[in-house]
Amino acid sequence: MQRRDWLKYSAAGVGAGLPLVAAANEVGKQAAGPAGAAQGRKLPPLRITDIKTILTAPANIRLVVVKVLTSEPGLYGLGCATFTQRARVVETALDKYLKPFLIGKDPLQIEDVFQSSFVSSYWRNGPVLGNALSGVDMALWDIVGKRANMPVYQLFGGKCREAVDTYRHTNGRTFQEVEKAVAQAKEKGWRYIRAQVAVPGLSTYGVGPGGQKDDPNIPANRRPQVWEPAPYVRIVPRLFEHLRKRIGDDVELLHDVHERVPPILAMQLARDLEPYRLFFLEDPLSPEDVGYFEHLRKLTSTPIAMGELFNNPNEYIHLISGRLIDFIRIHISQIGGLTPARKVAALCELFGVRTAWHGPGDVSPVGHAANVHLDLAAPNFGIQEGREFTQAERDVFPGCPELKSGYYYANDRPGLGIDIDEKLAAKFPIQDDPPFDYRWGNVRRRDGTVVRP
Ligand code: GCO
Ligand code: MG
Repeated sequence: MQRRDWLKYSAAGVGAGLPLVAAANEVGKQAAGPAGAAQGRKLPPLRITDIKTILTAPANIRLVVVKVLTSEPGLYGLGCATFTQRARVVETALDKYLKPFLIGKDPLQIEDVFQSSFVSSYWRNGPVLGNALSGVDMALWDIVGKRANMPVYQLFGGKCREAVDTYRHTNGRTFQEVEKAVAQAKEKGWRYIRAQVAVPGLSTYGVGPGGQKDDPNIPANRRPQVWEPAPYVRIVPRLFEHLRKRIGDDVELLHDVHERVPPILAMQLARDLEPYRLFFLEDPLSPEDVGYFEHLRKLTSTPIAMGELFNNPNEYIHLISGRLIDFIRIHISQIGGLTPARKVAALCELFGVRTAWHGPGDVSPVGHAANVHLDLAAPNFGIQEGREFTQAERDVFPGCPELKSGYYYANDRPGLGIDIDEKLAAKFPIQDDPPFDYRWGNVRRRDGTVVRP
């Protein structure tokens, strides 16, 4: 049996467990079990030889991508480590800490590399180290897929569907503008559409400054993004009433509260939106207020999506096992990549929670590819946040998931099926001044009180 066949069978075994017995038998028939085959032909151990951190911004968004190189010439893997608000810190965590810890290790031992790296900082479960770990973790799944000559979704047990349904962002300063954007997205084939509207005079999430004029005389790091929750929770139900009247019922509508309102107002809003049958209402509460989910669940039947800010399993396990949310929205690089995300997907499956992984512009195309492989293989897939990649992004990352009529398609190539043009990536250096978008720390009430953005 050729080495690749042995790897193919053993990789399939790892992915789905049961076939391992068949794989072992198959190997056994030919060489006394997997060990037999290995013992029969001493394979040069595969080693991690380098870990490169690549920062690039082809769409003007700071992205962090990791390339893990191995002792087998030409065999490398890519992973997403994008924490766009702290990109340089993730770079340091990789270059100065994970790289020296992992050089020389076996990239095929994905779980061991994950567990040892995860505890190597002793303090753990944070966004910086989670993203750094994810860059390596996804790259190792990419390497194993390439070595096994299989797409990563095949290592996860194969396709449960041929394509991944996505949702599209729309927004506007007025109901009419939002209506037009939703109608256009529907026209283009999207079945799931997120709608956000500006609150006049206020800096509203998902609509850009829209309603508020920025005062250029105030330095950017101190420029307030004025926000008030009460007018927002009054305007949003009226928006969806307008959209249902004008657009109708044959489209799934979504909305992101983005944790910006006090919990009691979030509960009122979820109730007031019931007549408009949202596909989901996202982040009605902040991670700091997860204690309110029990109350929210008892109060409303509006489907709830939560989780792009989650880092620590203790933030979400009880929400899943308590059936307090309907969709998990985790930013998978934040929790460490594919290895932990697969487990979250499996846990969700057992409690009837569906996946809706975070997928806006500050997830790199490599991260989007990883999302798609998870989505294809998860029986409890719900929806995927989609993105129309710019031409520059597609040039820098050949093999981006293809978007057609609102569906993401994987390209079925081995591994994650995506690559990076490092020379071209270097032509889009990230911006370091300012080092991140200061608006995130400047959302304030009229009286100056800081608001969770
Ligand atoms: C979403 C998110 C994003 C985040 C952004 C932060 O649902 O896509 O809320 O828009 O705000 O990723 O950098
Ligand atoms: Mg969101």
